[in-house]
Amino acid sequence: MGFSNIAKASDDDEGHTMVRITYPLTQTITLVDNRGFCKMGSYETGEIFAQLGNLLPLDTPVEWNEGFGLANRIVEAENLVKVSDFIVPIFLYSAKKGICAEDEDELLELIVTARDLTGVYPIVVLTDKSSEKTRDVTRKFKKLGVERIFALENYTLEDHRKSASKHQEVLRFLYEVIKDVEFQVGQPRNPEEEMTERKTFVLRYIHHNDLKIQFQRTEMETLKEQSNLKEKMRHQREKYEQKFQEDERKFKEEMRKLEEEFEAQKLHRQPQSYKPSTYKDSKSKKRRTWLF
Ligand SMILES: Nc1nc2c(ncn2[C@@H]2O[C@H](COP(=O)(O)OP(=O)(O)OP(=O)(O)O)[C@@H](O)[C@H]2O)c(=O)[nH]1
Ligand SMILES: [Mg+2]
Repeated sequence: MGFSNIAKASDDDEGHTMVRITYPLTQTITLVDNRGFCKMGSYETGEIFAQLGNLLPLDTPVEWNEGFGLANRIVEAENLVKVSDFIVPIFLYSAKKGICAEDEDELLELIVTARDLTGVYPIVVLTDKSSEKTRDVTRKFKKLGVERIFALENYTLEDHRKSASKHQEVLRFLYEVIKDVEFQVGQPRNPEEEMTERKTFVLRYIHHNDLKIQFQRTEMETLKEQSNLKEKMRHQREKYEQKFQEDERKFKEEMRKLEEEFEAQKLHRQPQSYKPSTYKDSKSKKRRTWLF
């Protein structure tokens, strides 16, 4: 077939795919395009684990919600999922994003849990192969234990000329997936029991995360209360200091007035030995002693 933008790729950075969309490839193989996630918070991880555990129906919205909402959706989905389905986890990653050191632990948890839930080590498909970061990203995924990494330059709206190497890369990757499923089919399995195990794991994970989030919230609230209290105390202290300074100022003012009054009274008492001199006095020979 000629090029057609079936997956509705678009140029902006915003995610448009909000539903797990199914694309039947054959009677038994379905390709599922998922909602992308740019961070691996506990809500995103919980949702992805529930998907990988085949606990959520396809072609329904992908939501990052709190434990209760997700647990509810898992229960509601019980009759909608096919217990015998195999899920092969494909982790699609743009090489040009690179992988920073802080993300490595979260990626490792995602990869290892994906393996535990599906029985298959995730296959990594790197897009934007021509990026200068492709080598480093490949090396980091290998370090995280991923063995099968396919790097390719996607067909895009701007450049969708048919290329043998692109075709081959996609076919090689699909071939690996089929090989995995063939291997799994050859193994003895008990789909119901495995489903229960996966459900227990995911529900425990959700519960554990909820506790963690509740704990973090309580801790945040305590910190906020403590900081409010500190602020209140600081405000009160400032008020007291202001009042203290004001009282001190008033006290000093009062003292100054009293001292002035006292001085004035002292002056007032003097006059018994004091008589203002008169012209006559100045003429008299008698001497006066002035006391202060
Ligand atoms: N050059 C180049 N561009 C690519 C490659 N892969 C995807 N793109 C472009 O990147 C942009 C985003 O691609 P999308 O397919 O919309 O990305 P997405 O992650 O599926 O996004 P949503 O489905 O909207 O969540 C589009 O413009 C694509 O053409 C690639 O390998 N090389
Ligand atoms: Mg898409």
